[in-house]
Amino acid sequence: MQIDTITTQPYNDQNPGTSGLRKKVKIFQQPGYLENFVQSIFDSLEDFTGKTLVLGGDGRYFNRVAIQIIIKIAAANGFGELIIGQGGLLSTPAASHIIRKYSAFGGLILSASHNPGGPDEDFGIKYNVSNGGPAPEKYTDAFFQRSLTIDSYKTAKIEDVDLDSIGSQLIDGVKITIIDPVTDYAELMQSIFDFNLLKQSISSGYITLLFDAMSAITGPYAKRILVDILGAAPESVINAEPLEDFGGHHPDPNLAHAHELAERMFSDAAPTFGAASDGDGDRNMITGSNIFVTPSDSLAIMAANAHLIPAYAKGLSGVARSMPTSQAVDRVAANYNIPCYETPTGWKFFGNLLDAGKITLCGEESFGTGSDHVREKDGLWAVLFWLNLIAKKRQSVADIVHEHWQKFGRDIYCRHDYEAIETPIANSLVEHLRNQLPMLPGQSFGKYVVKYADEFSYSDPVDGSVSKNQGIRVGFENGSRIVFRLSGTGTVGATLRIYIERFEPDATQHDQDAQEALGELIVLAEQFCEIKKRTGRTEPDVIT
Ligand code: VG1
Ligand code: CO
Repeated sequence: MQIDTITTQPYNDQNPGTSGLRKKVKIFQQPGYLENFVQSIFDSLEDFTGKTLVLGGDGRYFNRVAIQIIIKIAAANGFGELIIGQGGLLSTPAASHIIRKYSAFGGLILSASHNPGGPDEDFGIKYNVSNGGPAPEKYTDAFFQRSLTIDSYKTAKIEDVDLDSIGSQLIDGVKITIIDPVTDYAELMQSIFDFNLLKQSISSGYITLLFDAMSAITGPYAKRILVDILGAAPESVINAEPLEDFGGHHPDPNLAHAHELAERMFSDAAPTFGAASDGDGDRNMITGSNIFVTPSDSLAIMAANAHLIPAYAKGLSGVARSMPTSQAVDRVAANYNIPCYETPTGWKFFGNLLDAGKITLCGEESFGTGSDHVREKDGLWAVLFWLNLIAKKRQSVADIVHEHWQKFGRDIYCRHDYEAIETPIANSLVEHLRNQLPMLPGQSFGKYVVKYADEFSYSDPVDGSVSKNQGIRVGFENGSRIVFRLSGTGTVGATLRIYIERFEPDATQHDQDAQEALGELIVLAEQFCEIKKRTGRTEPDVIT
């Protein structure tokens, strides 16, 4: 193999965020930009000569180009085999599964997830370690440090690889294997859920469903699993063709962006179940006929009913949620007497807990839920989980949710996002919040008395690593909370997320609209952070 060593200049902005390095495509297209980052990753890893790397992405613009570049760098750096999804496609949870199933050394996932795609939009790249999960911070810190001083990268002088023909070939001593991106994942799903029951419920018409793939990666997965295997009508999967620009939309599964699904689910002709997934297939939105399930509630409901699913029939070892996720799942854990861990935002923090067997199920308020079956959140898995629950309990989504609230109380919840704020304004806003923290405990704001006000810091119970500055929390005596944090996945300016929750034990009060029920806390949040005052904005860009 002829290996070229190419001289390069370091870039100073290659610090991975919540989930990998995400930038505008134009930034990734700069000379050496992608190459530098990939070489920085390989320079930070040890002992991978001859080992296997998994490679795939969500199919967005630049995916194929990037894969050809990465194949050559990986070959030059000594990997022995590359396993690549056909067409360069792999959903994030499928990539995680492939890494685990084939005992790969690691994987590179090309995605900017829910961010829009296209020549003027976003691209991203993320390294996953051998457990199939996102690289922990000690790795991502090392990648960034290396990227600041890198002066060359290695690339193999080989032809572009045919990404579309399934099979293995040896190219200058490196084995290149193109696999069907869906088959292994579909098998895994069949080992977790009761597919016979699901088939019956769908063929008998007890379950009618609508799945919006948002012109992103889950289209082929949903068609194979929901339509081909489970027998749902072909028209149950909409926007099923992965497009490089996601049809010009944000592939973000919420009521605002999955509007086609939302319209159908809140109409007289609504099917019993509706769901959507994001750009790379790790998120899920769950709806039923005329009801939307808040992700935090979805996690709690899944935890409370997990024993009804074949793979979790023995119960859960424990659960975890990201800090801003509502405390609904904590109530379930307390009820079942199992541990509940609170981690910083981002799936990489669940990996150790899953590996150590401390938790079986985990989730985030940002439409992410998953279990120990892979080391990523998993959109279609969550969809199948809900379908299995509906079929087993023979209850509607609305009945399942209301019954849950009746038993555990309702944690009324919402998140307000202010996007693309000028970075200096965002930083001074955070500083302003930080300065108030020592004074807040003990103060009363109407019926809300501050119990604690701090900046969340996490000590990993498995490896003892500490992650500081993971969001500002104001907690009240009655259990309500307001959390503020800046996004780590955006590519323009800063995004402020405000998470607001209040516990409502009284079942006669459960049917309130969240924005109304949280009205006083929303006003208080503005009083603390002054986002409207400081930016002149009048309302959030997205409410979920
Ligand atoms: C967001 C979510 C976080 C999620 C992350 C990656 O991060 O809040 O919960 O893990 O996206 O999800 P941030 O830093 O923007 O708040 V995905 O589907 O974009 O990989
Ligand atoms: Co995603």
